[in-house]
Amino acid sequence: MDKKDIVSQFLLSGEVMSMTPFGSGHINDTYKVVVKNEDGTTADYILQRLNTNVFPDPEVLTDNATKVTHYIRKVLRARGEDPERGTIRFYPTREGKYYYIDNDGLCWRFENLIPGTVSYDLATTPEMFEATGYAFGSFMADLAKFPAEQLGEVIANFHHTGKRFETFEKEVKANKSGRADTCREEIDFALARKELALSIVTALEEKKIPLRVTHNDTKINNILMDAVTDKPVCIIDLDTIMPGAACYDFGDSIRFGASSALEDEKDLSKVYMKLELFDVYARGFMKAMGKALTLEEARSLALGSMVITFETGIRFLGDYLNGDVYFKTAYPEHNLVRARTQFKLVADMEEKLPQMYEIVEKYFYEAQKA
Ligand code: ADP
Ligand code: GN1
Ligand code: MG
Repeated sequence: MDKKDIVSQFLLSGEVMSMTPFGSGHINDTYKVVVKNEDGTTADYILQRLNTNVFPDPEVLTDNATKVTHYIRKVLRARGEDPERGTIRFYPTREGKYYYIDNDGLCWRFENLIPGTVSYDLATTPEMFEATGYAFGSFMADLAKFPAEQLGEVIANFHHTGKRFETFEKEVKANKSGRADTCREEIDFALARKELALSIVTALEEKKIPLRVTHNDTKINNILMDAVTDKPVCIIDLDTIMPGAACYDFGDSIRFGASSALEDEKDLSKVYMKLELFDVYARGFMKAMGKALTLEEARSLALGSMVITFETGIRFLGDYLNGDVYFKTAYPEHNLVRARTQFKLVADMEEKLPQMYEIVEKYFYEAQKA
């Protein structure tokens, strides 16, 4: 179906001037849409095709996202901040739904593009990374009182690393793509770390750390930054908001943003975890969220960073073994290359874990005094 006709399901007036692919997400197809309003002004929007292979239930997904954005809008308003810039506004269709299924069965949603913003795949300065820590910490703090029972489970066991590990074991056995022989070393690295996979879920099950409402996909490119000041403006990609552990969000930011290289760097000698970036992120995050954490939870941010990095590694490697059916790939070994960077980071974090614990404890205690 023509994309202009899809847009017309959401927009009641105006003329579509252009539509261009946008951003660098691994899951959905994102387009920037420029619309000419009846008064001659133009406005920018985002049209997204939801990946229904990953998100089979658009009803639950859009329901979660609209509830959360509605809630955040109220929080921002109460703080005197601009809710139109600080959170996304989703548009309903003529039928009042926040998604549209076209004639070909594809699922679309429509939202405002926050003007004057950019997103980065890596922080350009430590200050920027500290500010993203503060932003994701504030997001968690702002949602601390959100009634979690109102949220549907968009992807079951999304960060249940133990279940991810079991799935990975099955994927290795099934070897659907026949590629297992090309990645024995990586498979062995992963299979040797079952205990790591179970560590955080066990702590949750034993109630050593609490369940919170978490974003669950806190890569730096899921924050929009002000194009002039480079300060965080709005947290996006709200598809995986669900109950989770604080270390899921902290850890995902670390695995992506505290890495010395991009997620798909081929030269592994360039890939390691930058402790100074771990430090600044922890400082920013704790300034916003530290007071609300328990000591055990603060400590889990160190181990949790390793767990989420490991989990992402087995997800990439599992997808490689399955024949690249989940993540978007640009070339045949892309998922294997990604898995390798994650495992290289895990190996590096295994060395640096004592310092990581020291850092999170230091900022945890500072936050209690503030
Ligand atoms: P994916 O699930 O594929 O990662 P995202 O929702 O993160 O999809 O969108 C992909 C990219 O598109 C983002 O990293 C960002 O650069 C851009 N983007 C998405 N939504 C908006 C928005 N409302 N305003 C501005 N840019 C956006
Ligand atoms: C996907 O959607 P995107 O590109 O922000 C994935 C995350 C992974 C990430 C790895 C719904 O995130 O879980 O950590 O790729 N999202 C989903 O880069 O699976
Ligand atoms: Mg994204």
